[in-house]
Amino acid sequence: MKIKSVIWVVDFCILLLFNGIQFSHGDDRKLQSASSEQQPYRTAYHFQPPKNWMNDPNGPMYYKGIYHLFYQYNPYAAVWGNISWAHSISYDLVNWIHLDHALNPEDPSDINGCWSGSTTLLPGEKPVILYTGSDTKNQQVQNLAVPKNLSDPLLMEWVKSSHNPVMAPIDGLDPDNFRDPTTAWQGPDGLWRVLIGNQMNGHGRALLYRSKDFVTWSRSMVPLHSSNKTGMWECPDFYPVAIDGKYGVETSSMDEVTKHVLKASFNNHDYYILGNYTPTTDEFSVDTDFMDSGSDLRYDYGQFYASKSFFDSSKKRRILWSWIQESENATDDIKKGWSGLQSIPRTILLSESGKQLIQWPVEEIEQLRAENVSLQSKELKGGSLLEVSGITASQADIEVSFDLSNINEAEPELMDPSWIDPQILCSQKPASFRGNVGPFGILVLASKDLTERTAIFFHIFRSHDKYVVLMCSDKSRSSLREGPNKVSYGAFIDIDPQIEKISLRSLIDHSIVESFGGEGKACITARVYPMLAIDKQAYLYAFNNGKFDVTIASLNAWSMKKAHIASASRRRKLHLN
Ligand code: DQQ
Repeated sequence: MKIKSVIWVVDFCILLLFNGIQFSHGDDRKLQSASSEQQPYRTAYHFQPPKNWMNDPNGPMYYKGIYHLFYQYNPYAAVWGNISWAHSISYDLVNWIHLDHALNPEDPSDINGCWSGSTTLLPGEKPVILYTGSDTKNQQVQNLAVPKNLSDPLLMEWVKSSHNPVMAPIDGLDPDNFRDPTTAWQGPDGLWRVLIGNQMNGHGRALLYRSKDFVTWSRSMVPLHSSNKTGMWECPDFYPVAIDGKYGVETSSMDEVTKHVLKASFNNHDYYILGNYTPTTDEFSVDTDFMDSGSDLRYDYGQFYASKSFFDSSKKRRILWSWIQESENATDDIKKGWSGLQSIPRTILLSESGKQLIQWPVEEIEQLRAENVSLQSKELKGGSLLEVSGITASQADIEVSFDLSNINEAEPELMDPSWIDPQILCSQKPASFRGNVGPFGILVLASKDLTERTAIFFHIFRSHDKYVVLMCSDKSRSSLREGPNKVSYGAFIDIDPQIEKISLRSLIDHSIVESFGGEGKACITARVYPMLAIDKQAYLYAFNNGKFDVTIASLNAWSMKKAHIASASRRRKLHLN
């Protein structure tokens, strides 16, 4: 263990001991020490609980020097149910300690589940939680909880408000579609505002509520935004982004040099739109709307759902977390004893064009980088394969960029990207397709004989007088097993390959591949379950299956160390002895 991580562990232990908790070596040890043959899909540096079911991230925040992550959790099984708010803390967004649950479903207003919600930091650094409860009648209501002891930086205990529920599905609201409060923001009139996901007549809406004291809320008759092109909006998020794209912005900031992002989760994806928000009137005028042709903005074009962002005041950045679901069936989840991961936290900024967001893994993750292999200016002939050896390919961070000198040979078949579904194009022209300029990219979690491989690649097309860059994450050959879903994902990237290099970063962690194309302009996350390409039997390759040569301008790949993710349990027993 390096000195830095020893200091981290010692620091954290002292903090935990002061708070009367100790590490527990129970269930998480069993799973973590299980051999990779028994648990080949357990990750090394992605956040996961020791066992059981996990879904949406809830109420992430930075409070008194510590990052807090709450998440939807089933304490009893690897399937959804008995939903509680589990709670973990970190100094660095990489290493985590699991604490006791913050909220359990044990009151009339949440007896059937403590569902998703957010935290807000009220003036004087006072955190509050607003979350959805499924009540005794299975109606969705919104509840409030506050920390029991504000001087505890770990915020170990939370007290539910005696006023719960603070918002109920009255006045014609559908009690089955009324959930997932956002972080609140304060308007110029001093009132707090919050959005609740809703559906009315089959259409998605973000209901707007206002309150003076966070307890009594009144609904605005006009939703902040709605769409007749989508169904129910789950887990909405609403926040400002700086127009110069250099720093993150606090949720209540009404700085004029910002745009606002509205995110809604539907159709298994997290879609967002950009627009201008006027705080005095609560009007949100959008640049483009959800499901408009040609403006399908998603955080991620793969597996990435129910995300939530927060403002990190320590580094002046906005950070995004998301639930990454399994891509195999529930029987497999029950067998392995767990289901679900959280994404690597990503910083979000507005792009230079102002038309989309840019995402990038938080810089802290780079502390896990170990052995490195590096290549510069390496030609990849048409139809060639190059093994990249010297790192642990099952647990890696890879950065590669390509130069294209044959760009004018790109296939001229793409008419207008706004008419074409990139996902369909990726399955019609997979990594094995023989194109002109592409497919080229990397094969990850590949077996030596290549019968298993996950390809992340680019394919360039000519469209009228410009070029279109397609990015694919091809899972079709990711596993010899029959069960897992092997759909391919795709996205177009807004870059001009005539003047920009084509870049890719992929974070590989046993059963997850998180890829960032065009320096974070298009992200694709895939879950894969190889049978042969596990641990030391996993290989990494660069490939070019196009007819024309491309050049690897630079490639850097690192083995990644394991993050410290452990449980702590209260020392009640010790106190009693
Ligand atoms: N998950 C929660 C809901 C939310 C859904 C329940 C999204 O509050 O709408 O676990 O994954």
